[in-house]
Amino acid sequence: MSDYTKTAILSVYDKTGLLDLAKGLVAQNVRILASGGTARMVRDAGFPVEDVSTITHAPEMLGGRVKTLHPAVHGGILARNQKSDEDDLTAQGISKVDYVVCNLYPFKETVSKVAVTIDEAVEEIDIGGVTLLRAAAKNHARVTILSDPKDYAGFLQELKSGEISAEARNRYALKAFEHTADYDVAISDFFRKQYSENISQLPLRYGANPHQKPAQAFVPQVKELSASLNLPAAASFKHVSPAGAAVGLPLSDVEKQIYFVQDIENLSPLANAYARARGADRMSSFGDWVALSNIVDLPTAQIISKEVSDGVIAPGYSDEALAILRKKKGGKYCILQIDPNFNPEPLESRQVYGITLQQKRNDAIIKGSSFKEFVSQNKNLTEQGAIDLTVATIALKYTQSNSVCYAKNGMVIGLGAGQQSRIHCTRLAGDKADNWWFRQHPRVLGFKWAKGVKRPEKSNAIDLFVTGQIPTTEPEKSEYESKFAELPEPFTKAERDEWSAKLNDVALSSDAFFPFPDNVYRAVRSGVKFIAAPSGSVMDKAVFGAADSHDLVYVENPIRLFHH
Ligand code: 93A
Repeated sequence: MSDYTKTAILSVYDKTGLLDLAKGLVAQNVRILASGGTARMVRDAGFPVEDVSTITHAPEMLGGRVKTLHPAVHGGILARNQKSDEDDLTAQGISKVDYVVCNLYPFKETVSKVAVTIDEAVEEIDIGGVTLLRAAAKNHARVTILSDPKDYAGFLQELKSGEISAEARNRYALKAFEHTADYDVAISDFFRKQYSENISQLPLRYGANPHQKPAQAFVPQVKELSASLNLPAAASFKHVSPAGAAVGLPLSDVEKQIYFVQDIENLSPLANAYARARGADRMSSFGDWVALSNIVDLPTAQIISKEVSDGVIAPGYSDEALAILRKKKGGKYCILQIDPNFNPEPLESRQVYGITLQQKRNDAIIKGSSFKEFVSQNKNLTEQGAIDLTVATIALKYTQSNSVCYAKNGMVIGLGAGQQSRIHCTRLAGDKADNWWFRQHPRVLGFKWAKGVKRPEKSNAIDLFVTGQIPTTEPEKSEYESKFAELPEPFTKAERDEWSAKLNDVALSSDAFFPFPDNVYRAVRSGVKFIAAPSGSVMDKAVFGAADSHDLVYVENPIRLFHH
């Protein structure tokens, strides 16, 4: 044995390239030790190979569950080039191992088979192989670990010319670590589905589109708004952005009417919050996901039950609320309970086209006291203005960028999301705020509906009316007119101007700085009095000047809130 230059341990499930590798190792006078099936294949091809049991003096046992798990193997792999380690090896009669070649049992392939049993999956959990990979990768300062048959040729090439370089050992070690990490993810994923379905794992019918299967659920954050303002909070989500978000301030009679909740008795603060979140932009909230900060009570469940919605998430449900929600969508309404103490991991990762992006979670805390760096001459931020800036800014934190949000009465009244240009966000959100305001015009409140017109049809007709898009061509015109018992007169320009002028004390937040003063001028047309935005634009002076020209209160938000 003493004329061997080095020692390799081979234990591979995927035997691709194994014989070429063995041939190359033999040519360089490397001693080959191998586990059962691997040894057999190498031996049958006529190359010199010894069973691992030659050094362990223990047979493979438990039907293959223990093959390489032995101090003679792992001592030989893990020993460093240092005296104390070498003394330990000598005392135990163990020799150093220089190269480890290993790939794992096919767990992923096995569990992807239809109707795989837990017993079948368990047998494919590789223990000894993972230990070989990790041990050799850990000691990559001395040991080379090959986990991918594609690396055999390059390895042999280098071996022929002498030593395996540190650069190659590092690269192979990283690959081995990734191999075991990926393997462990597959195992935990399988068992989560087996043992924790509907607890920590929620299967979804599909992802963004029906052809995107499989898919899992995500957990929105509502607690934050509630925690910042100490009021119950609600959000109405569509796709990845809120359509509305609000805290539970009481509703006026007009608001009850425009949010379609005048028939609900004993509106609670949580019910007010959801009525506002849902009522801000009824067209966008159609088919929403509801997120609530508090235990869902009867009036909140009653509002939800009357709206078209896909699901709700909240820290809990009263019995009567649950009874109502259970009946929704023929029993298929998705009702989730979130642990209110749940704290997401500090690091978040996502994959974009196969590339993993990772960042610290945006855990910035936004509250009324965040708004104190005034850049305008007017520094009179009212208490309500601070609440509304908080609501608007927290909404932006979870809204696809670019984003601009208008808020009033503790609720989002216009949210412009995902536009590439900021002025387009400001206009879009401003137009939505205007719609919200025109829905409260006495003419709209006095609409005489035809019999049997449903809520979504009413919302749509109101939207056409207030945005001045009353249909003039058939068949849309007749369809629109059929919704009314009495056709309302469109607004004149003068009526619009007069009503617009009455919208005031609106708060506006922007997720990044305003590059030009045009944003401020547009905001003013929708009643904006309070602005919070980061600074840093070369045009800051002109932007703040525009605010001063309208006597606005403009406060710097020190945190940029891009959300992608
Ligand atoms: O069941 S194991 O976890 N127990 C072990 O001690 C062990 N050592 C290596 N499986 C073990 N292996 C795996 O056996 C390797 O990861 C490799 O995939 C496979 C090679 O087995 P054979 O050489 O018998 O074909």
